[in-house]
Parts: sequence; structure tokens; C-alpha cells
Amino acid sequence: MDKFTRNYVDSFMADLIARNPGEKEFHQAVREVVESVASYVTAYPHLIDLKILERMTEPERVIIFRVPWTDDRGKVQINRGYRVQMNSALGPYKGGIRFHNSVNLSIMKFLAFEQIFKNSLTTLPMGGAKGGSDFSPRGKSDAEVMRFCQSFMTELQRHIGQDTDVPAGDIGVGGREIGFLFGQYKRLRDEFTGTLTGKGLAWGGSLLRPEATGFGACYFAQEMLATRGKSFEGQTVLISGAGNVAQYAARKAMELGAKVVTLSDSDGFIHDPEGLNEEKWKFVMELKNIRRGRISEYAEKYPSAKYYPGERPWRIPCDIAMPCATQNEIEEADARKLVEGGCYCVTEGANMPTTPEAIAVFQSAKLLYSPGKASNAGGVATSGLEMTQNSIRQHWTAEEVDAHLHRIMSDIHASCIKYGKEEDGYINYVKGANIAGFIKVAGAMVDQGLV
Ligand code: NDP
Ligand code: 2IT
Repeated sequence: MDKFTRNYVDSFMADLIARNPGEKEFHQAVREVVESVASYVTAYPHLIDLKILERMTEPERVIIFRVPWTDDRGKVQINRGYRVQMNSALGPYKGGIRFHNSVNLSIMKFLAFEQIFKNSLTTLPMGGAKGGSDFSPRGKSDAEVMRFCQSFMTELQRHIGQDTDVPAGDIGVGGREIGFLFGQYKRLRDEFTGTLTGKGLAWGGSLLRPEATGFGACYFAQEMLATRGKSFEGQTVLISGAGNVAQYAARKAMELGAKVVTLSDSDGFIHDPEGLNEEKWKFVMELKNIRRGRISEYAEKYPSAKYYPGERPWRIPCDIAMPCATQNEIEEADARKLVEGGCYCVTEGANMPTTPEAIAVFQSAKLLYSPGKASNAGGVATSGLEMTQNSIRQHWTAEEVDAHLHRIMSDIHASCIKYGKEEDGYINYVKGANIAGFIKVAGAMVDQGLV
């Protein structure tokens, strides 16, 4: 990076931090993108004059609202709801809803910001947004979750619509929550439309949407592995998380011949040196999605596995790592352990699971490393396919959806190579994804004038 570009990045980030104090996840996500695209921006000075990056980092709209509800004892509870509508240059706002007690404005803004570039990479017409609440469904009854979702949607419905903003799931929001949210939206607006994605199959959902993020991450990893003449066959894979993304990443990695040896939740991880199989995978599906239990129960059920409370999986030797839980779950020391343990490929299923210092460890060791905005884009891409099916009032077969998903992931991989291949042949997927995602959005913003 030349001196002019370095100064541009430093002064841009100083202004951003001053305008958005304390929002450390948002700063982190923006810095990564700005570092990647700065040389492109300074080479096209009209982008500086038009303040494209300043506009991209200022949300078009932030909605923060009170969510009152009563728990099963009749006690009044208050949570805070959010929707950050970050950028609509490419299409209606699109992005998930997260229900987790860690949710705050910084996390909402980082996720909405990442979503702009991810959605751009999918090639589908979707802007970037994210929403959620500091409400955690963990430990709540179905009736409490329903009352919360109904109250949340009572306010959110004014701000969304099939051509305006189309939310979906994320941490803590799966099929059950989307059902309650959709029911209340339909009731209040008196319209049956595709305003949410991740819907049930009988009421407008798409085949393969539940599978899409995890499957897509594996398809992306396959493309990365192929650049080194490798595949999943016979490889040992670490997966973190035990939720939607982790479940289907594990499923596809197994189908492709890998041995998946870990899963985790926020309390700890399980290590099963024999690897998951069909029966164990079904146990996890039932445990997490129906009984809503903890991953420690896996080790109680299967003696081949051991549970490590309070730890993350990254010290276990492996070939491939797929972080599928949450942001900043791989720190520098974890990255070093992965490299020492023989890991040569890290494919992110979660959003921003790797800290900047850990990314530097991977890149200097020349690992295959893909950022979530590239490798987890299969989820939102299939949401885009669900929107298309809703618009044309048709259902595609699983084979049709899977073919689209495969093509999209392989196109994203090609974009990363196009913009991320360095002089020594190393593919910098961070740079590639950020530049490819940025160029399209920036061009659309220039075309659409100062809005
Ligand atoms: P789920 O709620 O289904 O699962 C989340 C998993 O991660 C759970 O096992 C959860 O454990 C664990 N987890 C959550 N928060 C933390 C934390 N602070 N520390 C450690 N573990 C944690 O969510 P998803 O699988 O849908 O999402 C996982 C990741 O993938 C997120 O980063 C999300 O943004 C991203 N993503 C999701 C997409 C989707 O389509 N769903 C699409 C693209 C990205 P516990 O039960 O203890 O909370
Ligand atoms: O982070 C993400 O891409 C998601 N949670 C999925 C968003 C969507 O609209 O399907």
C-alpha cells in the first residue's frame, strides 16, 4: 500500500471511530474492507470525491425499538429490537435477524455492513441489512418465544416488505421463530407475501434453505481445496457451533468423505476422534433442534467422545477448520494452534469468526483461508432463490436449488481469485471478496446519484 493510500485508510478509520465510538465489531468489519479496497478507491478518485466509503459505512436507516412481552409467570419483560438497513444500492434490504443476549448496535452494524458485500457477491439483487434483539430464546418456553416474536414483529412490520426489506434467520432465529414472525406479519398486514425467508416448506419456503449455509460453505471449501489438488476425502475437520450452519456443514463434509471430529456451543466443545456418522448426526439434530439441549450431552451418549467445558475446538489437530458459531471465536493463539496442528484450510461458516490478528497468522502461513462473506453466502443466496420462487409462485426441486447454489458458490470463488490472486500465486480471499463485492455496490451508488 503506498503512502497516500495508507494515510487515506488511517484518516478514514479515525473519522469512522470518532463518529461511531465504542462500536468495536463495526470498526473491525469496516477496517478489513477499507484496507482491502483502499488501493482501488485511491486509483479512482471520483469514488473519494463522491464519498462512497463514507456513505457505505453510514446506515441508510437504523431502527431501534422497545419489545415488551410477558413471561410464563406473567412478569413483564422488556428487550431492545433493532433493524439496521445499511445499503439498498443493489436491491431490497436483505439479511438475518439475530436473537442473542450479546446483541447490541455495534454487532448489528457489523453484520449489516458485511451483508452488503456478501449479498453483492451472490450476484442476486439484494441490499444489505441485519436485525435482532438482546432476547435469547435459550431456556425460554415455546409460548414465551412466540409472545416475544409477536411483539417484535408488531413494530418491525412497519419497516419491512417484500420489495423493501426481507429478513431471515441467524443466531437464535430458526424455523420456529420465522414461523411466529411470519404469522404475526401476515396477521397485521393482511398479506401473504415473501417478506421473510427461511419459511416452512408448506407456506412459501424453499427446499434446501435450512441446509444452504452449511452446504454452501462446503462447496466453497471444495473449490478452495481443488486449487491445491485436494478434496474433503479422508480429511479431519473441526467444526465449531452446533446450530443450523454447523449441522449442515457437518452433514455435507461427511457426505464428501471427511471425518468431522468436533462440535461446540457457548459452554464448551466435544471431541469425537472416531468422527460423526449418520446416527450421531441425527442425534445432534434431535438434541439441538427438538430437545434444545446442550452439546455436552453428545459425550454422555457416545463414549468415544470427550467434552471440554469452557474451551474451543481449535487445539485439536486437523486438516480443515470450519468456524460456524459466532464472531471472534478464533483468536491469534487459536490460529497458531490450528497451524501447529496441521490445519491448511479454514473456511468460515460464521460471520467474522476470525480476529484480524488470527487472519494475519493464517495468511502469513499461506493457508487457504476464506472470510464468511464469501464462504457463508450460500444461506442468503438461497434466501434470494426463495424470494424468486415466491415472486413467480412456483416451487423448485431440491436439485434445481442445489444447482443454483453450487453455481453461485463457484462464481463467488472465481470472483475471489479474480481480485485476490497475489503475485506469488497465493489467493488472498479476503481481498478478493472485499474488492469484488465493493466494485458492484460502488458502481450502483455512483449510477444512482447522491442518495
Ligand atoms: P444457531 O443459533 O443455529 O447456532 C449458533 C451456534 O453457535 C450454537 O451452537 C451456539 O451455542 C453457538 N454460539 C452462539 N453464540 C455463541 C458465543 N457467543 N460463543 C460461543 N458459541 C456461540 O445460529 P446459526 O448456525 O444460524 O449461525 C451461526 C453463525 O453463522 C453466526 O455467525 C451467523 O451469523 C452465521 N450465519 C448464519 C446463516 C444462516 O443462514 N443461519 C447464514 C450465514 C451466516 P449456544 O447454543 O450455546 O448459544
Ligand atoms: O448472515 C447471513 O447471511 C444470514 N444470516 C442469512 C441472511 C438471509 O437473508 O438469508
